[in-house]
Formats: sequence, C-alpha cells, structure tokens
Amino acid sequence: NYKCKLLVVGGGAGGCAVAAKASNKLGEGKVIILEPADNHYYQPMFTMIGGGMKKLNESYRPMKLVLPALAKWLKDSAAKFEPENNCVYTKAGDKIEYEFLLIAVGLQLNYEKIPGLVEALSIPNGSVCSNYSPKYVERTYDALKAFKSGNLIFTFPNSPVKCPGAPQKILYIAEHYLRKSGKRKNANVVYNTSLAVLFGVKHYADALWKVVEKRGIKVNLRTNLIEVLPGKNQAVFENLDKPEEKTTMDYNFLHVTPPMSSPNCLNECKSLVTDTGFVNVDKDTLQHVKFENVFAIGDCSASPNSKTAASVAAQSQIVYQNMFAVMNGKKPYRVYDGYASCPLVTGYHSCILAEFDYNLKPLETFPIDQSKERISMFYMKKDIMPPLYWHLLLNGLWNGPAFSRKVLSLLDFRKK
Ligand code: FAD
Ligand code: UQ1
Repeated sequence: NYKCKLLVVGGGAGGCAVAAKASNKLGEGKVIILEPADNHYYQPMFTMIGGGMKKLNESYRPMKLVLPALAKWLKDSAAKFEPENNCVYTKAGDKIEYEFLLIAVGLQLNYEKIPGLVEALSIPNGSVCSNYSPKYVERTYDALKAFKSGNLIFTFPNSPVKCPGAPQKILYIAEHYLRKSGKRKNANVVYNTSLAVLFGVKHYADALWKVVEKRGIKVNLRTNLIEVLPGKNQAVFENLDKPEEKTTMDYNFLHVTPPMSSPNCLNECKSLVTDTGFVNVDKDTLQHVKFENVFAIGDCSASPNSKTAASVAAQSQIVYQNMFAVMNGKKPYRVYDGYASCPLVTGYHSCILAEFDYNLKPLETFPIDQSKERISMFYMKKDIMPPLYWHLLLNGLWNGPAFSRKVLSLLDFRKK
C-alpha cells in the first residue's frame, strides 16, 4: 500500500504533463503516477501513419522514459475510486492514499459495440481499418495501397470522440492518395457521419464543405455505422433521425472511427462522474464539483471542450495552478476558456488549423486566415508538433499557444 501527496491516475498526455510540473515543485517521491501501459503513444501521429507519412514506431516511446523521473511510477491500473476516503484501489489490489488526486485516464475505444467490426479488423490484409488504435492503424495505408476500385467509406460514430477532426482527416488524405496514384476515377468516396454538421465550428465547416464539393466527396449526415458484415464486405448504417431506416452499403475500403466512452474504471464511482460517465469538474477551474482535492484533465473530463491534446496543453497549467492554490489553502483562480485545436489535414501538403473555445468561436494563434488550406500548417502538424509534444508538453513546459497568440496578435494587420 502507498501514500502520496498527489496521485495522478493515467500517464498519457495530461497525466504526464501535470505530473512533471507537480513533481518539479514538490520534489522526489511526492507524486505517484498510476499507469498500466508499457508505451506512451503520441496519438495525433496516427493520422499521418494512416496516410503513410510516418511509421508506427515513431509514435511511441517507453513509458519509463517519458514519465517524470522525480515521480514514482506504479505500473498498475485504477480499479476503484473512493474519493470519500481519499484513496484509489488498483487492479492488483493495492490501496493508494492521496492528499490530491488528478484523474487523467483518457477515453475508451469500444470497437466491440459494432457487431462484426472486431472480426473485420482481424482479417489479415483486409479492407477494414481504423486510425484510432495502434493495433489497427497500420492497416489503413496497407488497405489504401491495395484498393483498386469501388466504394471507400469513412465513418464518425454516435458518441463523444477524441479529436473530432480525425475521422475526416483520413478521408481527405485517402482521396488525395487516390488522385496521386491514378485510382481516383474508379473510386466513390463517402463520409458517413452521425453528426448533423460536417464540423462543430461553422467558420471551419464552411471551408470544409468547399473542400468536399471541390473533390467530389459524398457526405451523408446523421448516418451511423451499426454493423459490419465482413464476409460480404458490407456495412450497415442507420439514419439517426429515422432509426427504422437502415441502409446497407458495399465497401471496398472502410475506415471506422469506433464508438467511445469514458473508461469503465470511472463508471462504478457515481459520486465522481456525471450521468454520461465523465469526471464531474467545474468547466472553468477543472476542480471536481464535490471533492475539492480532486481535479481532472483531458479526454476523461466532463468539461464541454473538444477532446484534443491541444486542450490538454492549455488545461495543464490551469489544473496545476488551481491545485496548488488549493494545497495552499486558497481558492482556484485560473479559468479555462475551453481552448481546443484540430489541425485538419486535407491532403499530403495541406492543412486547415482549426482553433476554438467553449463557445465554438475561432480562437486563432496566427495572424492569417486559418480557415484556408495551407502548406505551412501541414508542416507544423507533421514536423513541429511531435517534438513540441515529446520535449515540451510531456515535461510540463507547453501550456498551449495562448501567450504566442497575444504576441502575434500585435502583428495582425487585418485588424485596423
Ligand atoms: P491519453 O493521452 O489517451 O492518456 C490516457 C492514459 O490513461 C493512457 O496512458 C492509459 O493507459 C491510461 N489509463 C487508462 N485507464 C487507466 C486506469 N484504469 N488506470 C490508470 N491509467 C489508465 N489531439 C490534438 O490536439 N491534435 C491532433 O491532431 C490530434 N489527432 C488525433 C488523432 C487520433 C487518431 C487520435 C486517436 C487522437 C488525436 N488527438 C489529437 C487527441 C489526443 O491524442 C488526445 O486528446 C490526448 O491524448 C488526450 O490526453 P489524455 O491524457 O486525456 O489521454
Ligand atoms: C497543440 O498545442 C497540441 O498539443 C501539443 C497539438 O497536439 C499535437 C496540436 O495539434 C496543436 C495544433 C496545438 C496548438 C499549437 C499551436 C502552435 C497552434
């Protein structure tokens, strides 16, 4: 059994960033990180792996090397939270008592919720793929190379997702791949999304509708994947506005974004979560609404921002400063504006850099029109973001672009 000042559950983007800040401040041995995985994945790279622009082995590093050396890593997972007693029980049966708790367990992928999908994803060299899991991401580029003609279908599930732009980034990359390889004329490219919009922020949705029109991509809104029939190469969709209406489509390539939910370990502890299972924090301070020594960061939090690593960066400093305020007997004072960013890669050399806040209003860093497809933003996503993530964010040294935005706004000659 263990005792600590701060227990961080989950050593992903958010857990690692805040653990680095906190252990620098508190010193050796005061922070415990509970994390079961051997490797830490930079998930935003999965989009590039699916498009053949990066390799899977570039997307992960051993957990031991990314977690802060001053913190103690417990290689186990949280099985039960008891915030009333300031403790967490692990899967192996240990009890960890804490003074402060940061929950950073991310989001759970539920591939098995779609009948036939796991079977389809296990067929060697098959035409069904998914960028969302390291287990399946390498199938995407292989399936793209193997595609000859027919229907390419891309899906967006009827659930909360992380990086809501990612299901359509691979759509655009694949369409560009087909043009580059002379296969486009034989292909029917379809995006079936559960959402009622192409993207949640109108400013960028308007730009993306132009992209799909220009490139002859068919978009079906409110269309949700409910079954895959791997033997027949068919996918079944429901119309979410008329659930009795089902459509079966033949596929020659199917990219699935799986349904997602909050991790099971949270669902048991009703005092910790909202009715959708996410950690019930105040959207401004990221402090738990009932337990003042509990905070959450990232994809597992119920704060209503888009779930991205960019949000985690912005949240990391807010959580850290508010938690230390409470440690010092003060009230949380930093307020999170809901900042999220989604580099919407639209091909092998182009990207629309979406940045926005809780109100789904653009909150852009650069003094240029970011709704335009740009080469510069593509290389920022492909070559600048990975080192920024590994060297700065995970070491607690990147708090998002808010400061740069303020400085760069001085150069914005569009405002008079
Ligand atoms: P994660 O980084 O997922 O970490 C969660 C950690 O918790 C994991 O290490 C896991 O092992 C651990 N864990 C789970 N259960 C338990 C348990 N019971 N006990 C202990 N530990 C546990 N974001 C962007 O900003 N830009 C992008 O371009 C972008 N593209 C993306 C593309 C794809 C295909 C995907 C999948 C994601 C993308 N994201 C992007 C989103 C980004 O990766 C996530 O929002 C970010 O990783 C969230 O950080 P987190 O710390 O909340 O969760
Ligand atoms: C960001 O901060 C971040 O987290 C490290 C990402 O995830 C990889 C992003 O994709 C983006 C775009 C940002 C925001 C950074 C800038 C410079 C706009």
